[in-house]
Amino acid sequence: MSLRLRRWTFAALLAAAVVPGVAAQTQTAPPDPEAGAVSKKSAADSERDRRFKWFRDARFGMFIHWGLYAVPAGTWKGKKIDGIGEWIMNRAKIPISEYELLAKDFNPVKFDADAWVKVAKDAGMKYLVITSKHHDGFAMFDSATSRYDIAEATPWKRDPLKELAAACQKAGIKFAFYYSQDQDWHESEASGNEWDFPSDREWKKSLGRGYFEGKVKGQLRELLTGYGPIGLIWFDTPKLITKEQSQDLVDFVHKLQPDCLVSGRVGHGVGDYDSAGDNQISVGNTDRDWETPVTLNDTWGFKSYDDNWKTTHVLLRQLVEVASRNGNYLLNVGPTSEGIIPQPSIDRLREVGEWMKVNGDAVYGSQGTPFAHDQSWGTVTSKPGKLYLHVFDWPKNGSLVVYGLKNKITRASLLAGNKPVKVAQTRVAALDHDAVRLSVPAKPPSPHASVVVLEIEGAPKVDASLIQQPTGVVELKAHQAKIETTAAKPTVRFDNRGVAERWTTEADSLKWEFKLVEPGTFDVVLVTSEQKIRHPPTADPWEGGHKVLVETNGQKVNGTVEAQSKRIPPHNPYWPLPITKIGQVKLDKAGKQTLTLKAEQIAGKRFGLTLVSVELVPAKK
Ligand code: JFZ
Repeated sequence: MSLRLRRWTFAALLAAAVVPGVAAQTQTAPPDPEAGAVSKKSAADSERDRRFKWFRDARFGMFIHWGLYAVPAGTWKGKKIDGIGEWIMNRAKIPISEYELLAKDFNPVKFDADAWVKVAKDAGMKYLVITSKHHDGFAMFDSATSRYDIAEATPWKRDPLKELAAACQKAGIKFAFYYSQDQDWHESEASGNEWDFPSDREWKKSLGRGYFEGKVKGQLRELLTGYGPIGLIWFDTPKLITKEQSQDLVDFVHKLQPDCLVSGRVGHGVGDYDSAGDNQISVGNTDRDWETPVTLNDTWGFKSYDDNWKTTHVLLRQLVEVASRNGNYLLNVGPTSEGIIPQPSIDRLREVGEWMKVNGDAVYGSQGTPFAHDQSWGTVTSKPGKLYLHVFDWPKNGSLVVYGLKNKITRASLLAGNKPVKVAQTRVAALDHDAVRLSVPAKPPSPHASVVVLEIEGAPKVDASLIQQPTGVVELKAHQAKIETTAAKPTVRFDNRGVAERWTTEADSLKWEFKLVEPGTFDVVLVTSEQKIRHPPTADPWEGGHKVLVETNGQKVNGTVEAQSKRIPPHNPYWPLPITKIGQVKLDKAGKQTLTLKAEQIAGKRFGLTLVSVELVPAKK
């Protein structure tokens, strides 16, 4: 029996009228250094606040990639296939006729919806997003639109999404769907499958009408009418989709379920919220609604031999870093074709949950850090009247220091056990410099992040300038700079991480203002970024050799960007950061300073100079 999709009858498929005027806010702005500025709330803003309440409260969700790709689990005809597991059909160029046969071996007899939802709930996750149809085109639900689905094509014959919807409802977890609207390797009118279908056809300028009006809208209608309230639709990889088609889908979803959120990956900036690149942890402060999807190992769909599990420590750091930028952390599991979530995933999620039980107050419903600078010891989240200091590097000398807070602290305590902490606030008026010193116990309450709560009067008031840190280091992050250019417009822009990319002309430069507390001699260090590590790795992930000029305090330092060493932040492991120390500067007075970074000669113009930050590090005496 062929499982190929039956052809569409158009008339039946054109039923869905477009509802105009549904607010779909564009969320594509780069991280905003002025985030936190008070904004006037319009009626549209309050409506958005209402629709986004659960999402902002949640901060933490479970992603599930589950499909036929769990059967080969990364191996095809005895060969290990590089790359993420759910891409095996594409990576091994498996013909549809062969891939379809996997359905016969998909028999998840150990699937237990309540057990999966319990894993999510015990981890402290508040929503669950599962692949209803991934790029392979196979529907993981009982679809009337297509016979290429789990209920018709597998021996198992059940609809796991129905069971999960019920289990989530019972457990108080928001339920949501991933749906691949653009790539569908089973369909000639979709994008992605060039091995079965030649790609040079005229209609390949957009998604074919039969596919778009038929399979996509037909299945979305089923998903949005048969499974109760759906928190969001996680569209993905816009490629062929036109702006009109993206908007059409947003309107279609909102018409069926007005409160259902639409991910930014619907394409063309018309989604409800921004989705960061995979495994991308932003370094910029931001007040938009956004989410980052992250893998527990290096794959989304199950691969039998991917054992590169992130540690609980790293997962917690990522979760808290994302929350400190006002974002949501969507952490993935890839169950097996038997229906089992891999044990290493379960173990880590349980530990994350144990931390969340004690420290959840500092994450759920929290907003990002009000500070312009990062903290050397960890990161900060906030709520009205409260700041949460997530301390990953517990001070060895018993003193935890925070610069730049202007509120009076009414109480400081450890979140674990609500133990009070002694606090001293000082202010140097001449410098407009405020410091908080907390006397903390020698032993941290948690081996991961220990949370110190500062209760303050009113909304956080912080020094908006980039302040040198208590360690003496001045960190000038790219996205906090002003871009200057002698050209009509700059080529430099900031990516989703807040990193400056496409610095390919000598016309552009970056300029920072910062505040020095402790004068001295400093090493000038450039932190650059490689492109994301891909499997298999792409050639030339980084270009060096650029000649740069740093000017500060009347001094000039020339240097060449080279990878003298590499930094790999454990919680941001997919982008190694090559480091160059280009020289030294003497900064002899405290107070406001400026620093300019100019590109005197860009050596490679494919990526150009990809800059994370400039650091001034106190020189060793
Ligand atoms: C996409 C899918 O292709 C992949 O299989 C998985 O479902 C993942 C969650 O999403 O992959 C992407 C999409 C976007 C980026 C990277 C991988 N991105 O923007 O960097």
